[in-house]
Amino acid sequence: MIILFATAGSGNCFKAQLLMRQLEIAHHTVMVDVIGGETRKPAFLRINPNGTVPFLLLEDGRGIAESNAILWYLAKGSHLFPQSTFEEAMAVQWMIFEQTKLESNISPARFFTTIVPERREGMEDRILAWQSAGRQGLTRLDAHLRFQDFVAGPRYSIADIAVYGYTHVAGEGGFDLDAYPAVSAWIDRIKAITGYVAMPDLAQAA
Ligand SMILES: N[C@@H](CCC(=O)N[C@@H](CS)C(=O)NCC(=O)O)C(=O)O
Repeated sequence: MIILFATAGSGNCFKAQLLMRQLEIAHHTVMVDVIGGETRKPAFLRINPNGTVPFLLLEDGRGIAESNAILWYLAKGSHLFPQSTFEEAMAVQWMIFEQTKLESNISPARFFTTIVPERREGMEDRILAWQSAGRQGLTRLDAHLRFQDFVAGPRYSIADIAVYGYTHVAGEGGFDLDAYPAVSAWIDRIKAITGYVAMPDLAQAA
C-alpha cells in the first residue's frame, strides 16, 4: 500500500489527503512531527532527502516530494486531472502561482500567527512582508475567479486542490478573506464538492 508521510495543520499535506479521499485511493498515513524537528533527522532524510512532508512512498520504493507533484501523479487519468492540453497548462501555471505567490506567503504568516505564536517575537516585520505579498497573490486570484468557476477552467481539478490548500485557511495567517469575494465564493463551491473533507484540526498539529 502507498504511504503518505504528513503532518497535521499543513495545507500542503491536506492537498494530498483531500485528493486521495475524493479519488478513494487506499493508502496508509504516517504522521511526522515537523515542529519537533523529525523532518531534519537522518531517519526521515533517508526516506525523503528533501526533508519535507508531504512525501508519497510508492509500493515499489520510489518516492515523490512536493505536494503539487503528488497531486499530479495521483490524479493522472482521473476526472480530477485537467481534461485538455490548455487546461493542463493552466493547472501548471496556477500550481506554480500557488507555490510562489500564495503558499510561500500565507504558510509562514499562518505558522507564526496560529501554529507557533510563541515563536513570533522578532518576526513581526517578516510577517508583515508575507501578509503584504500574500494579499497581492489573493488579489490576483480573486480577479481570476471572477471570470471562471474553477482555477484551471470550467471543471474542478487538482489545480483547485493545490490553490485551496493554504488559501482557505489564510484567515489563520491574518488575512481577511471577506476582502476577496470571488475567492470566498470559490471556497464555498469547493466545500460542496462530493468527498470533501475538512483539513485535520490544528489541535493535532505536530
Ligand atoms: N513546496 C513543498 C513544501 C513542503 C514543506 O515545506 N513542508 C513543510 C510542512 S508544510 C515541512 O515539511 N517542513 C519541514 C522542514 O522544513 O523541516 C510542498 O509543496 O510540498
